[in-house]
Amino acid sequence: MPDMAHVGSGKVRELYALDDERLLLVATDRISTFDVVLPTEIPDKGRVLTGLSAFWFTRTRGLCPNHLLAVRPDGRSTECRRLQMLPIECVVRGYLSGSAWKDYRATREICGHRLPEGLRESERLPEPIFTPATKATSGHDENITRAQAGALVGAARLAEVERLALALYRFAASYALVRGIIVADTKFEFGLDGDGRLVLADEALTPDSSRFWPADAYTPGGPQPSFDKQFVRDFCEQTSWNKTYPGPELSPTVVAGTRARYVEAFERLTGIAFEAYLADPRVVVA
Ligand code: Q0Z
Repeated sequence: MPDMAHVGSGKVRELYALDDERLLLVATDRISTFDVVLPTEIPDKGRVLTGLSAFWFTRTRGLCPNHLLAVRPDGRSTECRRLQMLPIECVVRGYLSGSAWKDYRATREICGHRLPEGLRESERLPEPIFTPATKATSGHDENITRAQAGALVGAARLAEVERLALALYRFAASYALVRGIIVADTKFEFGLDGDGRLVLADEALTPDSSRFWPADAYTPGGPQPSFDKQFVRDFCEQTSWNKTYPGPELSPTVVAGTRARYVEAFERLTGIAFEAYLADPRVVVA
């Protein structure tokens, strides 16, 4: 991206300024596992994630305004409204996994939500819960209570993001479940526009910002396979890699299998052939 102001790098995404009011969000084909970006790319992964995010932004416009302005013809970059981002990660969980399972086992609580006794790993929660986290600039996001989150964004603002995040999760999780995908949890980011209105931003409901599980394999009582990254994780577990930088090169078989899983997630969720998206990415926002 010569000639464009680079304003940020994520593990697998890049952010550029188009002008004072607009950003360009670019999803690369990089993949991370166990928090390490691997040296091998997954062809079209960035396009799958960009297409999915744009699909969800379009489908949830009635629940909450969002930052999406346009999907570029390359299918991997989107033009977005530049917002004042809130300093919290808005996580919603419908199932007990990851740090929530760890916290539950230690205290039976997660972010101030007292949960029933006897829940198993990956079990569906009685109700989805809002579990905010801090945005770590390095290292891992840290779960915080709603009181701590309220101190960061204001109590009224927090109540509004909690209501919106839960509504977005409920909509997407039920939509996905019918199509064979469990959205176990997901992370939203919100910003404020020039008029102080809340706007959904960043990426939304992608496999990188969520845990997607194949519904047909769901068996609570232990960890679940990842819809998208399971081949990569299995491959990495079979090597002697110690899960620190640098990660291993992936075999062509693992690359092809993983690409197919991303494409499958796209097609199941959107009902759109991925080939049609490649031909004209605007199909997801129509
Ligand atoms: C998103 C991030 C990425 C690195 C800032 N609409 C917006 N307005 C203002 N800021 C952002 C957005 Cl999306 C914003 N991030 C996360 C994305 C690379 C960091 F692609 N940071």
